[in-house]
Amino acid sequence: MRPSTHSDVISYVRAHAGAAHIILIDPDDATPDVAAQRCVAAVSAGSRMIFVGGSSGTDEDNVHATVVAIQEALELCKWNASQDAGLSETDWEVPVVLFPQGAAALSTSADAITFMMLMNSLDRRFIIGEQVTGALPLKKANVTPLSMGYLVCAPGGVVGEVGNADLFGPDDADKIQEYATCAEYFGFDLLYLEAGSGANTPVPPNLIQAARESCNLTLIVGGGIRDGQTARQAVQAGADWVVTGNLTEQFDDPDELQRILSEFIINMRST
Ligand code: 1GP
Repeated sequence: MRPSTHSDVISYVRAHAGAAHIILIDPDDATPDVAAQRCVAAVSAGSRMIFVGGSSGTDEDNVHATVVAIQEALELCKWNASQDAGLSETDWEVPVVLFPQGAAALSTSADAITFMMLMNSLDRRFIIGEQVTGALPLKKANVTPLSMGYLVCAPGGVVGEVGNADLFGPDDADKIQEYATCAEYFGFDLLYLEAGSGANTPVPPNLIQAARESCNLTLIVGGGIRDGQTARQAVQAGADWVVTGNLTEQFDDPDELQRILSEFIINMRST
């Protein structure tokens, strides 16, 4: 079974932390079928978590259809693996986790949700507003919340603009330390350092290191990471999980995507 209770998902996230890969699927950029194909390729390559969401263009309909299509594809692959002694069923038990733009883009079928506070937003809506709107429906739907501090760094991209973020620059290691400590004291499960989807520069290693040294939260890093070497630098600086979204969207052929992500993950994990 895919992990879906809070303790199971957190145990899973911690057990796999350390040079682990997350594929981010934006329902605004792919049909549910294409999204499912991409996730099968990614999990075959070694991805261990699937995020579904985007900063714009997502709603309940396209998010829910995408989550369900991915879960069905994973279940089919798991069943196929069960018929072959050489394959592992558990490799397909990968959680499908919402990474939402707001309370209007949720799915009741998701295994979990990154229930985030955009801590450096100047807009109350992204610190507590959307969360208050979404909490009760999520609870009724039994979608597991993974509480997450979300820190957006320059250049920030669409999420920086939409989220009205007071972006952290490369010289803001001190501020990152303050925010990371604050995130730990809030009791969050996760801390995500974000440069923005498609960023021309990823989160600098010194900021990752500052976060790593000042809190004991599981650390996720993403935005503008397009190759395994850059991912390795993030891991060496302290990232537990690395997210890629745009990279995945460049390859229409699932076999090619699997090959590219396999190389990416091997490179990310090399010492
Ligand atoms: C965006 O960090 C993620 O929220 C992924 O960014 O699309 O640049 O990989 P990319």
